Formats: sequence, structure tokens, C-alpha cells
Amino acid sequence: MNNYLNNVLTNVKAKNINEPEFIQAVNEVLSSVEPILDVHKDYEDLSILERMVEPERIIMFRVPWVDDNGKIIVNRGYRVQFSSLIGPYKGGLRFHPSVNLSIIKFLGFEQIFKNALTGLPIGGAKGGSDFDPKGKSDAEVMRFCQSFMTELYRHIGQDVDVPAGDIGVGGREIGYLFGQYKRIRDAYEGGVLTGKDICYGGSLARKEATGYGLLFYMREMLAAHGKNLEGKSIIISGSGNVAIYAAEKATQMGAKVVAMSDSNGAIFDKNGIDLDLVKQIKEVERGRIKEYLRVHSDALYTESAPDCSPIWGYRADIALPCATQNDIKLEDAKKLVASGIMAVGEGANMPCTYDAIEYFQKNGVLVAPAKAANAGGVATSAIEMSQNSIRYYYTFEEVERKLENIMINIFNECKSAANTYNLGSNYVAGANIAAFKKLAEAMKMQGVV
Ligand code: NDP
Ligand code: 2IT
Repeated sequence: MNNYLNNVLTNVKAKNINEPEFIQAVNEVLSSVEPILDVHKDYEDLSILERMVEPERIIMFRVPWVDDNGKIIVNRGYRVQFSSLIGPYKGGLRFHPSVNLSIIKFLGFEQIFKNALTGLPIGGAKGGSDFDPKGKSDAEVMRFCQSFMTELYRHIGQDVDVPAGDIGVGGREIGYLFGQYKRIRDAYEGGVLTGKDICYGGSLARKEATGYGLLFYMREMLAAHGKNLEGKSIIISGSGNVAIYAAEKATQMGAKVVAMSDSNGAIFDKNGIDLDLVKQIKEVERGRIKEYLRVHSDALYTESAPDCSPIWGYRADIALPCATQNDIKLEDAKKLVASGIMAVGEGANMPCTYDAIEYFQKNGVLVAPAKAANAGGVATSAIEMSQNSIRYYYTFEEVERKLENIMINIFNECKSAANTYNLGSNYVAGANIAAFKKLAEAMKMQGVV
């Protein structure tokens, strides 16, 4: 690493000492942008990196609410408005007990680059809370969301900052958040949140978009290497929004999904996962993946051990980590390579550790990087915002075609950056460089702000 990169990274580590996920995300980007810094010497004089790693604004707040037993609970809320360089702050909200400032900052940082790759005018942000929606009644979730929005509303707006879903935040939560925002503002400002239901201003295909987009990217990446999805076996971690619609599109493309998981364990069904049943368990009953066995008693179920996802012990051609960060560690990568994995597609944000990615690449496994491969969700959020602005709806097919074209373009940008800088099939570095270049140029044009 050159001196400039080294100094910036050393400073980031010193200033954010208790934020391992944020440091990890910054390290991954900085480790891959050296070739472009060698060409653009002015980036150092303009302190481009120093400005890119410092969020424009961090908001942290108390979220008090009353549970069904009348007890007052206090959670912590966050919104990190990382960059408004190329559009209003944009990115999801995560409700999960593990949420802390480091996790929200890493997600906000990743979001800047991902959003730049979409080619659409959206900046980068992330937010959330350590609130755990699991086991809560609808009324409790509603009261939490109303309290969260009672503070958040003053920081967002359809031209300012546009939150959406992420882990633990789906259609139900977005509905409650939107209702409270509208009540406080006393106005219908549809574009202030995305992931809305279609009946009050949402976009068709937004729910499917991240998972579908991941498969469009995977198809393009495989095609560039003379391969395809037809007849391939796939394992997918998670069984939430991204995982379910990745499984749906993979099946439509002729592949066979054989395993899915949640935080408690993983199921393996050699006959192919029964996705209607997974949707019933997860989207309707909000149950555990283990309940799959009540219908398919011949499927295998393996419980999770601390810090270990059993799903990576199953054999398949392609792995799609769609649950959470640091899901595939070096030991998992070794197991997957030993069992003959051909490609990995990151549906979640930073699901592979950096050493796992390096191990895959050294062993000829193609890696579709999260910032590019899961950008279909936020891209379709931007399409939802544009429909809100023109007060119009596109059909499902229209949105899906736009999404498909965006994913093809994103893959081509990653490939072209990898070609330009002689990186072979390292699309992880290709994605970082392509996004970084756009952002650095925009920063140059806008002066010191
Ligand atoms: P959901 O809440 O719908 O689903 C999350 C899934 O991952 C669940 O099956 C959950 O299991 C599992 N999971 C979550 N945390 C853990 C954990 N600590 N250990 C093991 N399993 C876990 O979230 P999404 O599907 O929306 O998000 C999944 C990933 O995709 C996240 O990394 C998110 O940032 C990323 N992403 C999401 C986008 C979107 O549009 N929704 C867009 C781009 C990326 P359990 O129910 O047991 O907790
Ligand atoms: O990580 C992500 O890109 C998301 N959770 C979706 C963000 C969005 O604004 O749609």
C-alpha cells in the first residue's frame, strides 16, 4: 500500500478504535484503490480519501416506547448521513439487537459506493436501532416505529434523506414509519421512504429487487466466463427478503436451491427447497426455518453453533450469502473450495471476510461483490422515488426490465475497471475502483464542502 493510503488507514484506525466493522469496510476499499491513485496524483492533494471516510453527519437518539405489559423500554436510534455527493442521503434502516455505531457506519460507507454504481442520483446513508422485532406484537412494533420516527422525521425528507428497509425492517415497519411521518408533517410526501406497499405509493418489484438483481449480476458474471446457472445447485444463507427472492429468481433461471438458513440453523433439501413453504413460514408466520421439517420431514436440519453457520458445510456449485456481515470466514471459504464451489454472490452487505474473498480468488472462485451485486434493491428504491415524483406507477415488467439493465451495466462497469487496471476477474476491486472514480470526480467538481 502506498504512503498516502497507509496514512489515511492508520488515521481511520486511530480515530475509530472501537469500530471493527467500519475499519474492515474502509480497509477493503482502500486496499483496492491504489491503481487509480497512481494515475490520479491530484486526489492526494485534494484529500479525497480523508473526506470520503468521514461521515457528513451522525445522528444518535433515544427511542422510548411502552411494551404490551406497560413497561417502558429505551432503545438507541441511529442515522449516519455519510455522503450527499451525488444525491439525497439514501440507505436502509436495520432493526437488530446487534446494531451499534460501527455497524451503521460500515453500512453507510458501503452504501456510498453501491449507490454510485447504480448510476442513479443517490447519496449514501444508513440507520437503525438495537430494537429486536423478533417476538414483539404488531402493536409493540408500531409503538417503537412511531417513537423512532418522532425523532427521525426532522432529519429526513424526499430531497434530503430517504430511508428504506434492511434486516428487521420490511413492509410492516415501513408502513408504521410512513404513517407517523405523514402525521407529523401533515403532508403526503411519498418519496421520503422506499419499500412502501404498492397501495400507498410503493413500487412493484421493490420487494423482489435485491434478490432478483443478485441473480442478474451472477448470470452476467458467469456468462463472461463461459458459464451459466442452468442445472447448478445453490446454497443461500438467510431466509429473509434478500434470500427468498434470490432463491425465486435462481429457480426461474434453471438452478436448484438446495439449502437456506436463519440464525438458528440451516435446512438442506436435496429435492430443491420448497419456496412457497419458506415464504409461508417467514413472510406470513414469522417462524423459524426449522419448521420446514413439518412438511418435508426428509430434509436435513443442522443447528447453528456459536459464530459458525452450518450452511457452508453443505455442498453446492454456487453460494449466495444473504444473511448478514462476516457470515463466510476463512474456514468456511476453505470448506466451500474443498467441496468444489464455483462462484460466490454477496447478497448481504460484507458477508465474506477479506481473507475469505482472497482465498476464493486465489482458488479460481468467482466473487460477485456486495456493493455491486446487491445494488438492485437500492436501485429499485430510486425507481420508486422517481415514480413518486411523477405520481405514476410502472408495471412489474417495466420495473424488472429497468432493474435488469441496471445490473447488466453495473457488471460491465466492474469488468471494465478490472480490465483497465489489469485485475483479471477481480470484480471486488473492479467495483471499488469504478465507484471510487465517480465519487472522486464529483468531489473534485464540487469544491471543499
Ligand atoms: P431480513 O431481516 O429480511 O432477513 C435477514 C435474514 O438473515 C434472516 O433469515 C435472519 O435470520 C438472518 N440473519 C440476520 N442476522 C443474522 C445473524 N446475526 N446471524 C445469522 N443470521 C442472521 O433482512 P434482509 O434480507 O433485508 O437483509 C439481508 C442482508 O442483505 C443484510 O446484510 C442487508 O444489509 C442486505 N441487503 C438488504 C437489502 C434489502 O433491500 N433488503 C439490499 C441490499 C443488501 P433470523 O430471522 O434468525 O434473524
Ligand atoms: O443495503 C441496502 O442497499 C439496503 N438495505 C437497501 C437500501 C435502500 O435504500 O433501498
